[in-house]
Amino acid sequence: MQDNDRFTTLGRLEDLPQAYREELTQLNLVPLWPSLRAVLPPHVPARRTQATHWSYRKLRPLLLQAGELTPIEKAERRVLVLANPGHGLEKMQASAAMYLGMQLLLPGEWAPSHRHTPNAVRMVVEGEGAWTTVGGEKCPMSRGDLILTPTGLWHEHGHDGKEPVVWLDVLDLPLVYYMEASYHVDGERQTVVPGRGDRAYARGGLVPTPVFARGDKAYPMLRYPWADARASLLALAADRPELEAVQLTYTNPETGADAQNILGFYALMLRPGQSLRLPARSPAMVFHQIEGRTSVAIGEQSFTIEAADTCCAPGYTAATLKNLSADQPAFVFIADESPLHRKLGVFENRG
Ligand code: GTQ
Repeated sequence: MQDNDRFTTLGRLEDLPQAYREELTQLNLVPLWPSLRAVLPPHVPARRTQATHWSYRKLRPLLLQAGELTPIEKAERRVLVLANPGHGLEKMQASAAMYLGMQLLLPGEWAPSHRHTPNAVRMVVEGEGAWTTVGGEKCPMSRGDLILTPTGLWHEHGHDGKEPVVWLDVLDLPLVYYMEASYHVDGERQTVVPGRGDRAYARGGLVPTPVFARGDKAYPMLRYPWADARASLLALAADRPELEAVQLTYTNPETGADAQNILGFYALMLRPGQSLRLPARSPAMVFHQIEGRTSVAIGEQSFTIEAADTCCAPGYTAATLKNLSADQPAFVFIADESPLHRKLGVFENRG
């Protein structure tokens, strides 16, 4: 017998005498070997996350119906969660670390101020006139804008417009909950303070330096306007015709690091007709279509994502995105778990 195939079949729980098993249980003890292969499978991790597609056209009427069925006072946050069936819908997870929800705010409504340990971002899907106040900074919400509500910062949502506003929430809630570190605190309506990070940091490479001391805010930029991200992508595509992935990372302009600690956020432009293969990397990913139509092939599965559709891909799986328009660019918002994987030292790119 070779050393390397010696231990392929390990003993089962049923192989052990009943009395012995009961004695272990009494003492809160468990034999490792019957479960060893399940927790440390060979070469590739077990993943509950399934490639899943959520159609905005199909969910929108149900979200608007929630607006009629449940007043904001009874919901606090009126959200339909995009739950991955691989995790069990009741877990409200898109992946191991990511939570996704579609939130509806109707004209005149207010989602009261609170703060919590999980980090959140909002990607605005439709409607004008809503705002989110984060740590006293009032951030207007327009389609495609990314707004951060980082861990511990007060945030509340309001709406002065005339049409329903919908946005996609992306939180690291499943991870923080798993860590037994998830809680919230209710607060009073915030006093809006002057100053807007999206204006102060509006030009890449230029950082405010009052009296030669750099800012001390952990999250200096809270709103990333879509108009700026889109213009940067178009400029990058025109400037660098050889570039395969026309992609931007949402970063903290003071440090250059990812905008938040746990999840990463990116804006991707696919040139007309372009097909882009994303390598198999350890973190799970979420794709949300901002403009255009994209086919997404994830392992054996494939979906077409239209504007405002969302889908997710498990880690360790390559994905191929194809812009279905021959003459218009497609724009995709991406969220992933790579800051988490890199910080923990488990990040892998398997090509
Ligand atoms: O808007 O603060 O989708 O606290 C889940 C939890 C949104 C929010 C969610 C939240 C929020």
